[in-house]
This record gives sequence, C-alpha cells and structure tokens, in this order.
Amino acid sequence: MPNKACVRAHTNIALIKYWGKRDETNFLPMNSSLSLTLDKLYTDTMVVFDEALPQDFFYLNGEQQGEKETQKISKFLDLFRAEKKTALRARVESINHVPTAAGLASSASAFAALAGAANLALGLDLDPQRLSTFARRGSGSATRSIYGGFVEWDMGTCSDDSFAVPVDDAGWDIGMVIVAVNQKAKEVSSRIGMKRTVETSPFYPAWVESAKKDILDIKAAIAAKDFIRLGEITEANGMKMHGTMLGAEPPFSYWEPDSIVAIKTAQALRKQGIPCYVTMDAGPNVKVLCRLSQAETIKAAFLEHFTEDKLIITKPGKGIRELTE
Ligand code: 2P0
Repeated sequence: MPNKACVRAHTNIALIKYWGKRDETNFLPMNSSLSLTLDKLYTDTMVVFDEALPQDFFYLNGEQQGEKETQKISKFLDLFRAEKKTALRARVESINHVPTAAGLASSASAFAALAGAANLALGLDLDPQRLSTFARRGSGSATRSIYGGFVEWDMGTCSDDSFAVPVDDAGWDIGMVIVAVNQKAKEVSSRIGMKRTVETSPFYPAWVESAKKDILDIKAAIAAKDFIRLGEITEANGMKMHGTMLGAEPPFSYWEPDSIVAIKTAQALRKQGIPCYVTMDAGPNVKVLCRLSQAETIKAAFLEHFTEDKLIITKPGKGIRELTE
C-alpha cells in the first residue's frame, strides 16, 4: 500500500446551480447541476496514513487547524477508512492556490483533492465516477471537481448513483473573468442558506422545476457549441437561484452594491456586441462567462470599476490528478 499521495483538484463554478438537498446526510441534491472547472483556482492536498499517528492532523496553508476543522476532515476520511476496513489515522496537508485578495477559497476543490489523495493513499482504486460520490459527501459542489471542463452532477436516485459525468472539455474558446467583490462580513453559509430556502421559500418548487429544463437546454447548447445560448441559460439560471432566497423566511441575499456594478458592466458590454454573461454563488463575487479570446477586452471594461487585483481571467481547468515529486 502506498499510504501517501498528493492530488490537485480545481474548483468549479456552477452554470446550472445546486441549491438545496433532498437528503442532508448523504448530500443528495434536489436537482442536477452543471459546472465549468477552472484552471486558476485549485487545491493541492497530501494525505499520509500512518500507524504511528494517534489521531488525524490537518494543516491548511501550513497552519495546523483546530478541532472543528479537523473533525470535519476526520469524518470525511472515515468514509474511506470504512471502504478500506482500516483504522489508520492520517496527516492531511492542503494548500489553497487562490489569487490573493480574491476570497475564493472553495470547498469544491478542497474535498475533491482530499478524496483523490485518500483514494490513492489507501490504494482503494475507486474509479472517477465512484470517487465523485465520495467527494459529494464532503461538499456537494466537490462532486463536480473530479472532472475538467463542463461537468454534470446527475442528481441520481440514491447515494450510489448521484455522481459527476464529464460533458465536454470546454476547449472551444470558453473563459471566465472572476470579479472579486469586497465582502463585509461572512454571510449566511451556503449550507444554512440552501436549507432555509428549501424549507421556507414559496419560489423553491418553481426553481426545481425550472432547473430541470435548464439542464437539458444547457447540454443542448454545449453540444451545439452555441456560446450565446450557453450564456443566456447560465445567467437566467443563476438569477432564478438568487430569487429563491428573496422569498425565504427570513429573506437573505448575497449581493453587495459592487455585485450590481459588475452585472451592469456585463450588460453594457453585451450592448457593445461583446457577449458575456454573469453568474453568482453564495457570496458577492460575480463570475463572467465569456469567450476566452475576448477575456482581456472584458477585463479592460471592468477595470473602469474594479482594481486589477480583483479581476481574474481563467480558462477551463482539468480534472483531478496526482502530483508526483
Ligand atoms: C453550486 N453552491 O452549485 C452552488 C451554487 C453555491 C451556489 O454548491 O452543503 O459548499 O457543502 O453541499 O457545495 C455551495 O455549496 O454546499 C454550492 P454543501 P456547497 O456550486
């Protein structure tokens, strides 16, 4: 058994969003989602299983993490230990590669990298599809970070068949400009936010119905390499998700004034004949889906409102892979 492995996983941005669970224990979503894996933002994680360790240890960016964070990692590693029928404890060392000041640390890349490294270190030999079901139980969005390009997370019928499927490598002039908007205080966490929305928002059933159609439509747009349609569906789906939160009790929103500035900037670019479309997640950052060949032009327009360090251009990223020394 190798007992040690290091894996890189990239984060992903959902174009058709995951927002709500039908089973909170197993992280089963209310609807299928579809994302784009990003090249620029990723996590490298090394896992060493060692019989000399009395407990699990977790280091993030070189700093040992406290009990709460370590427990989360232990609980996740328990899934792999159960599969291997071992009680071995592990040392986990993660480095988040996120451009400074962006505030874009992601549980998607974190749990996908940890899943990949645990799988290799224990010699489990899980195939990527099965591995994505493990990643899912760390964080829903991590399901999709196993693969590169456009990825669908099929909602499935149970824990075994709710997994990610690669859809397309996104190698047809697809890019993203991330607008890192300043965040004042930590908002409602996505886990709490989606739960509140599912339980209280009268708009929620309509969201689920509409997301089912959106996923079919976006896959047709990807198959046809129709960028405009891809963007239109992406932007509309994200807006609908944020709409469900306004209907929750109590209502909440992740938007900041600068989020609106970014949305308006994208709209103005479209009027000038440069197609680009926005999507937002559980935070104020705005992600602009664009043609990679036009990303610099789009960034220049955003520079009128945002400083250079807040604007990140990225191309599509790859799936998880082992890093060898
Ligand atoms: C997504 N988000 O599809 C959606 C869109 C945020 C908005 O997945 O509870 O950290 O760990 O499964 O994956 C963020 O939620 O939530 C997320 P858990 P996760 O990317």
